[in-house]
Amino acid sequence: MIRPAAADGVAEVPSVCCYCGTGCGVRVQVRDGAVVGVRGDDAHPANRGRLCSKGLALADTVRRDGARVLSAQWRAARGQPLADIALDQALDIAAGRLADCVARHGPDSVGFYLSGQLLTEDYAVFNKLARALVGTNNIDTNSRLCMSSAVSGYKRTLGADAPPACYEDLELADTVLIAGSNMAYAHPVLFRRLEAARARRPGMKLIVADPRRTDTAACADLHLQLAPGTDVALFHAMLHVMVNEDLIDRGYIRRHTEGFEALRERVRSCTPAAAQEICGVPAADIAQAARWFGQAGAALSLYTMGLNQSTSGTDKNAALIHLHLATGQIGRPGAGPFSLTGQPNAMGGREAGGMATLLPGHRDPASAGDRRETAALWGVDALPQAPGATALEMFDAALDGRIKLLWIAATNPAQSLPDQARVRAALERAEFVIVQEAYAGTETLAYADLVLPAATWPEKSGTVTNSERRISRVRAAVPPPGDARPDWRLAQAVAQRLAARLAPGKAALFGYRDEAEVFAEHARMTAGRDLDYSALDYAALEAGGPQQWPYRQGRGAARLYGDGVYATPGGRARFIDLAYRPAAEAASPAFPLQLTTGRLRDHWHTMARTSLARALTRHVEEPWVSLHPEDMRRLGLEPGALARLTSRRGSVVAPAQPDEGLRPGCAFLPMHWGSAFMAGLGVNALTNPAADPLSRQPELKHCAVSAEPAGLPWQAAAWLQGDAAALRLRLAPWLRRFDYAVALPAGAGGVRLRLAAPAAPPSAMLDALADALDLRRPDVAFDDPARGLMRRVRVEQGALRGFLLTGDLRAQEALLSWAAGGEAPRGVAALLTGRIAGAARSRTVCVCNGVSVAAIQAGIGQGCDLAALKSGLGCGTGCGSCVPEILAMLARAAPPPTRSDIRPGTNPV
Ligand SMILES: Nc1nc2c(c(=O)[nH]1)N[C@H]1C(S)=C(S)[C@@H](COP(=O)(O)OP(=O)(O)OC[C@H]3O[C@@H](n4cnc5c(=O)[nH]c(N)nc54)[C@H](O)[C@@H]3O)O[C@H]1N2
Ligand SMILES: Nc1nc2c(c(=O)[nH]1)N[C@H]1C(S)=C(S)[C@@H](COP(=O)(O)OP(=O)(O)OC[C@H]3O[C@@H](n4cnc5c(=O)[nH]c(N)nc54)[C@H](O)[C@@H]3O)O[C@H]1N2
Ligand code: SF4
Ligand SMILES: [Mo]
Repeated sequence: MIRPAAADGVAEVPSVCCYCGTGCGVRVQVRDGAVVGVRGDDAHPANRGRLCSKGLALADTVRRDGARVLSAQWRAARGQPLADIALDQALDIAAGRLADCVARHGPDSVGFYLSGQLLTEDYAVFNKLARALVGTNNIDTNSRLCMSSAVSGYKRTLGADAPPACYEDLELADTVLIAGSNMAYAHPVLFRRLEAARARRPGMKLIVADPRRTDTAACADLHLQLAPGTDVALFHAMLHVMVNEDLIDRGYIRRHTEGFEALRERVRSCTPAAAQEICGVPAADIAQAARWFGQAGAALSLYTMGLNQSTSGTDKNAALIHLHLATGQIGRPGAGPFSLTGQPNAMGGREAGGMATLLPGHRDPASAGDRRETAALWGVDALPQAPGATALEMFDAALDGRIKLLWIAATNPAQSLPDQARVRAALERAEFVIVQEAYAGTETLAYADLVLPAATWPEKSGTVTNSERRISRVRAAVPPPGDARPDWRLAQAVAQRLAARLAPGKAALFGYRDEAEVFAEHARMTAGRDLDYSALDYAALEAGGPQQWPYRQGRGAARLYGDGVYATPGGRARFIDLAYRPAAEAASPAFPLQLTTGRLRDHWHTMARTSLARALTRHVEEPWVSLHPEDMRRLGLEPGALARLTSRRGSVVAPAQPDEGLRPGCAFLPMHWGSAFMAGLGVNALTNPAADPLSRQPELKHCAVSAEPAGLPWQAAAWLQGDAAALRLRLAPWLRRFDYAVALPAGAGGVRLRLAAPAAPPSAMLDALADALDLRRPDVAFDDPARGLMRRVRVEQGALRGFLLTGDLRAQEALLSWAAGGEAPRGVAALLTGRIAGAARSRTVCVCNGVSVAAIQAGIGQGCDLAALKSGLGCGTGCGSCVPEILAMLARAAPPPTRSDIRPGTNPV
């Protein structure tokens, strides 16, 4: 499959993008053992050559230097620094500590916390290690924060954890309902497919249910801007309208489902008018959505974290699936409830049973029969029976001392789990923490006693399954740097050492020679199960390309349940009689705002990888909290002013920015920046660990907060040229010394620092800071210690190398645009003394062609439409990820469209 090097010496390795669950095929371009580019794979069915901004920037994230964890590290005692050790020694230490822990405290004193970003082969080996060798079900993943409500939603209604639709349905649907998903940011290539389909078929209706007017919502025909957490009330009211207006499919309900009567009784009182009270969405809009859905030839829904990350996540999923079952909108082209997966291989993790509540092949660890089958397939006598701890429970168990050893791989819980103060206390309390990590400087590494150096994309080989159940080969394009090894290899090496100590006979369980053998064993375990792909192996994937499951008679299934036979014992899908429950934390006088959290277009999670690609830092350079402009006025917050957000668990300081697209009383904070990038514990200092009772998924989308001006009048800004990753690692200790501090990779290259404090820090501290920034002896300086002012600039050969401004930051923008390659300001000294003003920079919208907000706004001001902006400025002509944002800017500039097909104020029921 690897295309030999062409004349230019560049070979192409087909693989899969390592970010979102779209699972785009990529071709990794390699010359002389180095990745020189990444392009979309025209042959891959998920994306047909398209990539989003993140996929296009992948080559910039490949590092072989100090930005990576290059060797094993060990902390001889808490409080001491990590020191490099030989990999063999580290593997011995890991096995020794595991054996000791099991011997002294039993198998359930060990917990494995893994990730939806591992490959299927990685899960398979970890899972066998945890359950068949250590003997614990304490193995869970960050998918608990992500997909577990989707899993329990599917299982409860359809009987199995299987998304029934496929990507082609995006092109075939007549009505698309996007609920709690910002696809334009989070699944951009799928959103592009949807946009293209709508352009071809203008009759297609797009409904978006989201409390914020996201770029996705701005593209919709109907935006249901519901109050956070109220989706069940909304979907019940839609079902009410469908029942009343006879838009349901009684025959389908009779033949293929059970439980409808009880639900129909319940939704009798769920009128759109009643839902309007709960959701804050006009009743007429709810009725319109129900009609567009119920009357559609084919209705498709797409949903993600706005439904899943909730204490009623399973119910939200089920209530949406009800709409499909009631109308028979499932199992046909263009129809179905389609949960989009977040991470690249959350699906594979579910298939391999890499979660506390799952066993391989969609088996259930609570079932004695499933445990027996799994044990037999693995060739062991029995599997542990005690229920395993799910993600939050695992950290709770570490906090109260039940779990003593944590092995964390490919996830960064010291940033991504809710209620960080508690999570970090748990990491401190645990006796031994193993962190298997690829990149240096993550929040969780600070808590590691032992670090295992992991290979990462594009060094790893294996398989992933995307949202449409399609299994693709991930191929290594370059060898891992230093001592880094593929995750499954590290698990295997420790397993073999551990078996030698605990049960020598079991070493043979881990004798895999390569990942193909791991996959073959895993695939065999799916035989006879709903997802059956036991006929697949690497050879079949090589020959036939990516395949969907179930895979039988040499073919994958595009859709499921076409015959109306569901994976429940009686073959019928289930309606669940469930009631709307509000979010766990209501707004109160002390915490009057509802905070929601989520993603930005060009950042990925805790930014270990995306912070390395300069192009990706330009769209949104620094963390901010958005608030409704009315709330900002009421709170006395100017745009850009530092706000302190406080919840019952902690607080965060961030600049506030007005967003008309928010419901008043709501706030939004991106999830990306943690303590590796800013002072404090990041967004999850605030969030609520309350979880859904069935899925155990925490309510990351809702918590109650207060906001106030942060009261930090002393401010500083700095920029330093150089490698952002290295500089960030060097400057990280400074983040802990200020109330507000960020160290961010700058769009101009290098690193930016912004600091704020209640009063000017002592001058000795400022001198030390100037030293850290190589600005002790600047080329231009204007210090005024009496006023707490320090302004220093270092220039080499006419180019800016670094600056530090304290007190008065007005020169910042001009200096940053100089840093970004702009012109040197005339009279730097005059600028520093405040005698001339600098020009403001403008945020980049199109990162492919470097087009800013200001340029696009100027174009719109001259009457340009999208086509004119594209041809005039070039924006939106690269990957297209910015098109929804440009459309949203155009929509804001234009008077609101008349919605002739919506009858305002009428309540048809
Ligand atoms: N750029 C980028 N893309 C990503 C990722 C990334 O980090 N960056 N991560 C990937 C992963 S792992 C995941 S899980 C997905 C997540 O993909 P999404 O779920 O699309 O992303 P989020 O921004 O977390 O949340 C989606 C929306 O839910 C809305 N929301 C909040 N509360 C509610 C509610 O009560 N009801 C409804 N209906 N909506 C609500 C928010 O306003 C937000 O716009 O993205 C994947 N893709
Ligand atoms: N407030 C709030 N919090 C959230 C969310 C939210 O919407 N709001 N979303 C939640 C969701 S849906 C998710 S999925 C999580 C994601 O949260 P995390 O999983 O914590 O986020 P990542 O930054 O993707 O962490 C992956 C880590 O693995 C490392 N890594 C990369 N490749 C490899 C590899 O091949 N092997 C190994 N061993 N390590 C590797 C990376 O450097 C990084 O440190 O965050 C959750 N947290
Ligand atoms: S949509 Fe973007 S991030 Fe997701 S897989 Fe495709 S290229 Fe990667
Ligand atoms: Mo996720």
